[in-house]
Amino acid sequence: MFHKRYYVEQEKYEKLIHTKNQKSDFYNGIFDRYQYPVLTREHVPLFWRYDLNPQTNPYFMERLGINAVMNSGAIEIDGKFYLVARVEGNDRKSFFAVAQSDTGIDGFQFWDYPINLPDTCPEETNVYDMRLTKHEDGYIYGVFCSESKDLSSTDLSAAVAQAGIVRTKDLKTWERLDNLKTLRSPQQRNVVLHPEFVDGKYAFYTRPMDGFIETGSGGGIGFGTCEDIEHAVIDEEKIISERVYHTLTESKNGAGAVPIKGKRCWINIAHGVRNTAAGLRYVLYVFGTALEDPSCVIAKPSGVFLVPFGWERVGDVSNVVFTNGAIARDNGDVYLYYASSDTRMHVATTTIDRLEDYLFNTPQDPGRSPDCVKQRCELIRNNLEYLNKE
Ligand code: M1P
Repeated sequence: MFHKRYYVEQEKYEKLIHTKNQKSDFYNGIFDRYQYPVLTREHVPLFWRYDLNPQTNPYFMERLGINAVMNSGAIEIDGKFYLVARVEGNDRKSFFAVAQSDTGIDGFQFWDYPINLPDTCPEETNVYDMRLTKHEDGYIYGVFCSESKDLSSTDLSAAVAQAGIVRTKDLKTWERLDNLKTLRSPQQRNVVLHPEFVDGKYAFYTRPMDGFIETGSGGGIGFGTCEDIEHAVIDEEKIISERVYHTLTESKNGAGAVPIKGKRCWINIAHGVRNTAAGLRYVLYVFGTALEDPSCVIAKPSGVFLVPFGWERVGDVSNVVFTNGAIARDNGDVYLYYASSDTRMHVATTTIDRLEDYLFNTPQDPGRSPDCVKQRCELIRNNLEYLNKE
């Protein structure tokens, strides 16, 4: 016998997970947006949040509430779509949980239990933002942020961010490896493992930072290799995508989803941050790197790719979009999973062909307003000539 409110809440949950998603009327020719988020805190089963026994919970109160479901790694296994979501409890601690869908755009349901990561770092307080890499060595790797209090500082908020590494074959049993060591960078967040060996080595995208929040002298997205994934050490990081004045990457520049292998390049969907009077604004941008050398940028379209849009702009940390997972299917379809405002997960769909068209045919940022005007006038002139001919 349940509390009568249980039936009401359970019906709401059932309705939510069976709601069909559809493309919204947003158009830019590059990707489609969808009407509803794919994963929210309301997707978390009631039995994770409530004590269902009326004897011990007579008011049917949430005992362990969930604050947000966001930044999710993504992977396709045997035709099914999996997200490893960052689930944040009301206690501000995050953990990882697998949600599964047949379509990739709706019907995501959490497995019964969250992931039980091996607890090998007693100083670790929080874990978040796992990137899932299907590596050619046969493992699925999860690289995530492992956060600990900075005991060397008197500032209560001071923390140290490192890259934790786990691996699995089935998303159920996880083996924890040593945290990544980068000899020249005291802090790391947004670390991504490349899916293929590069010169016979494991290759990582890094984001060197001086401090926990501020990147300081940290230049942007780095790239480095290591021989041994079980005890990964990178001694040299080459910055492949820099922070640049008066662009979307002025304050921070971090890797996002695991790069997608296209026909002409590796497709990197990353995030850039700039500071505004309303606080930091996080947007997504795309760059392409050479297939034979993923540290070499060969396509750099101008400006933002995907920004917080409409009500996506509001949430726990407003004005943020963030991705750490995309699925590229064998037929060329791409499902980009992104969180809005550190609160909920969405999907945008496109194709490898569209992304490569975007990468190679969108003009580059000319850097200064007068040159932007020239660039735009050229487009207008060409279009007016074309319109007059038609
Ligand atoms: O709050 C926005 C994002 O802030 C951090 O990202 P970055 O390291 O690029 O600043 C992360 O904590 C991320 O989880 C969060 O979404």
